[in-house]
Amino acid sequence: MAYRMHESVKNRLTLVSYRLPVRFSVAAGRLEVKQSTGGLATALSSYFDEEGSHSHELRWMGVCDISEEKYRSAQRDPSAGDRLNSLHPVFIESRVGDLFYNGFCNSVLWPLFHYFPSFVVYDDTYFAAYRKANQVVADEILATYREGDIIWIHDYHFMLLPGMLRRRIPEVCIGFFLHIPFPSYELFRVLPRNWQREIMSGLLGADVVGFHTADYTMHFRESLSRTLHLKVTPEGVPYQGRTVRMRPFPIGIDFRRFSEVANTSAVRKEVQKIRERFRASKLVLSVDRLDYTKAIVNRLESFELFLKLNPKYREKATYLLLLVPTRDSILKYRENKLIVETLIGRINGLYGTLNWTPIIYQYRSLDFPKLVALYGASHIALITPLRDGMNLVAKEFVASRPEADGVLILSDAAGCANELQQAIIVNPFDRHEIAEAIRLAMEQPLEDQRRRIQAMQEHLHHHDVRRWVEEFLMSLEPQLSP
Ligand code: ADQ
Repeated sequence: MAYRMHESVKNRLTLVSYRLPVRFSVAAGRLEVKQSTGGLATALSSYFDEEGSHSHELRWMGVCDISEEKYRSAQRDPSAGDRLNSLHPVFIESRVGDLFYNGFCNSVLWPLFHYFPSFVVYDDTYFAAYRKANQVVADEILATYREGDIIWIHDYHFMLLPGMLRRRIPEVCIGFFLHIPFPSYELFRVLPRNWQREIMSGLLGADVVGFHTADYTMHFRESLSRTLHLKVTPEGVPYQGRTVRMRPFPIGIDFRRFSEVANTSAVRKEVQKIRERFRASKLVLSVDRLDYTKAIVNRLESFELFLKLNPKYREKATYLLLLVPTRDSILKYRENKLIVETLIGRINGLYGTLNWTPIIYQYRSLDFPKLVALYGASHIALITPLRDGMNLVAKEFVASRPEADGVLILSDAAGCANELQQAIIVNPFDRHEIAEAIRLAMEQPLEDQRRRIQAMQEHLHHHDVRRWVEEFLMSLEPQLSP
């Protein structure tokens, strides 16, 4: 698909996300730059790093992991060049940054928007910090704004930002995309009314508000009419002399990259090695950040139930659980980790033998070829979050199967369940259903596996991350003056 808007207009594009696509650190006075691993950073970097995929000037703004003083005084490697120049780190004072990120973002919005209202921590200082952090980023954008700039804001960290920018520059072109679910109004209404209104009017500062699914879009429309009493039309919401449009844009992955890497001889060799090592077993794989929304406990209990109900699979099925460290300064995350690790120990103690450990657990990030090799070596991907905006891991597993074999078991509460309908779709709360799905997946005939994986690969190939970026940016086109 042609990138029409930028060929003609060549406006500068500013991406704003909490994390930059790289993480900074300083060692021996030198600035070290490492690739970030989150879903958003991975998806967007693969598009914007590609030569010739876009013809506009790009800058990426995000919160810096290190202090301003450390960042500015560190020596730079001159060979880091252009990439570093397009990054625009923003510095938020550490106490505000903590109340903003660990507080309002991840102890209020994250649990609430994922349907965990009892995990929400109410604290007025959190919202004050959220407002302040959004203002710091707004000020940075305003200080460097050039006429015609397109601002594309990502995710729940910056829902006030569109409104703050619009108040200062009425003609600015803003897109906003939410990467997590937008919940039903029954959940959203739990927030204090003034927070509800401020968030909604903040989002309405954008020209286009995008979500992963039609359901999230519908929930957003409902919350708009209930909190701000606005009339929502099929075209959008008339608001302060403009019409704000909203619609689903399901994010894709870099399909080509996964399928190509899966086909390299190094990864094929690694796949063979893993299969050889587990030759007596079929591998069940899951890959998640260690987050309570991913329902790792339910999954472990379902795997245990599968072993209990199907003794013939003992010593013949191994569950490979890869968990990525995340947000461990928040109590709920530390508690969840303890519960998960205790449960793994109990199941392994109960069922393990001298020759077989039922659950192999790793708590770390993996590099890209290793991750693709594990996707390729496993027989089943077991992805059962209680709620998930989209879930890229499910898509990555499907893309990394050169022989189009394997089985995907997928929660009906992941955004991608709308697209990956050939998966075995399960209710993530129902341990019996998941245990039975694992049995069915173990026994699914190869022909059936191929038919399903091929259909999903076809879809992912045509709806990749490039198409997602292009469609979103094109939706902003009416807002741009030629
Ligand atoms: P996340 O909650 O981070 O993203 P997800 O979509 O699964 O969840 O993306 C995780 C990413 O991290 C994947 O690209 C995966 O490859 C990578 N990853 C996971 N485990 C890894 C490991 N051990 N080593 C290395 N990399 C690992 C948020 C929303 C999602 C939404 C995305 C994108 O919560 O619902 O799909 O944004 O919109």
